[in-house]
Amino acid sequence: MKTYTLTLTAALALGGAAAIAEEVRVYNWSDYIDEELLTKFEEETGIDLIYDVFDSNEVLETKMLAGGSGYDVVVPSGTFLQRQIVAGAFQKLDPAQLPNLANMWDVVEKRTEQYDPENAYSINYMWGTTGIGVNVGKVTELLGEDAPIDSLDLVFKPENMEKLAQCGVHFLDAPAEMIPMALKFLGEDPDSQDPDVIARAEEVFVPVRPYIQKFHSSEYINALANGDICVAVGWSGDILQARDRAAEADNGVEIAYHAAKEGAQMWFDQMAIPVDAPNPKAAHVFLNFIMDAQNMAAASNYVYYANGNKASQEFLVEDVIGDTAIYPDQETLDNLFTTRPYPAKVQRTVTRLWTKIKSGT
Ligand code: N2P
Repeated sequence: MKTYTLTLTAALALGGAAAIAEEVRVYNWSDYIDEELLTKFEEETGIDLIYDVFDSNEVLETKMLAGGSGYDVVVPSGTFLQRQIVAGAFQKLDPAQLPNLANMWDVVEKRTEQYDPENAYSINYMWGTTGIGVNVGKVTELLGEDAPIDSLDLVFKPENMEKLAQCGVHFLDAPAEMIPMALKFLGEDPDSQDPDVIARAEEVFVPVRPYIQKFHSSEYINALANGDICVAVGWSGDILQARDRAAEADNGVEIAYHAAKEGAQMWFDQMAIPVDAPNPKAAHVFLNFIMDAQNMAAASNYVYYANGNKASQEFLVEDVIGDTAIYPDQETLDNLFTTRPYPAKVQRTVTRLWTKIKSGT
């Protein structure tokens, strides 16, 4: 994990006056912003920005439930947010400090209300799907032109995975997404909270486990782009970023992303302010900055994820707003599912199961 500490101080922004720098600490997903926006925030507001990154809801949740994270803004996905709100981890937003709330998109707000009623604690940052990224050349070389690159068969059928192991396969280390995906493959309800149904995920992972090189939730971007691996179960925008990095490197690697045709998970990443945030006022300034239409568009244009900001849409490039892998049309949308948070007891089953699956024993 990288840590960016931007050092443009408030004192500098105030023209050299000996001001004590105000600080805001943001903890966001890796590869999820255009870093120029971070500099722009400091220049515009004079607030020092400490920007740290993570790649796992579970890691963030441990910090939120323990308390004392020291962060002013964090970005859990909806299902995790819901559980953390119930646990008292966040403070209500103050709409008076967030005039740019007017830019938000009611279509997304309706969906996120499912996790955060009235959107009282959070704003949507971005949303996307969990799917399959492939190096088209290598995969068709190994599996033929009919390789099922848009199907769960690619990653859950051992006969495919045995061949793909030659060029490298990564899976996300994200049980709350990988288990629903395996259940979908079995034709079960991906949102099942029945421990007996969830346990069936094991029969999907065990036969393919020997062919999975790594469970990791951020390395696959560069690994795909460089040609070090040929398949990643990963997040939509991350795989589209890999596609771009390969194109920029002009290395002959062609990357494609598909939300599995059997159905794919759709998730919403929400910005929220921890109950014990050191600087909630600066947190609101940061949220309002992010909700500026042009800033939000710059972020989406850079990371290839859709956002929950209606006003940003006129500033999105065609590559983003016109790509149904990012802004789904109705047909694509109909094929996406969402999940609910696991109750504590079920979560423990999931955690145990996932550890077992990963260890391959
Ligand atoms: C960004 C990943 C964010 C999507 N790299 C996971 N919710």
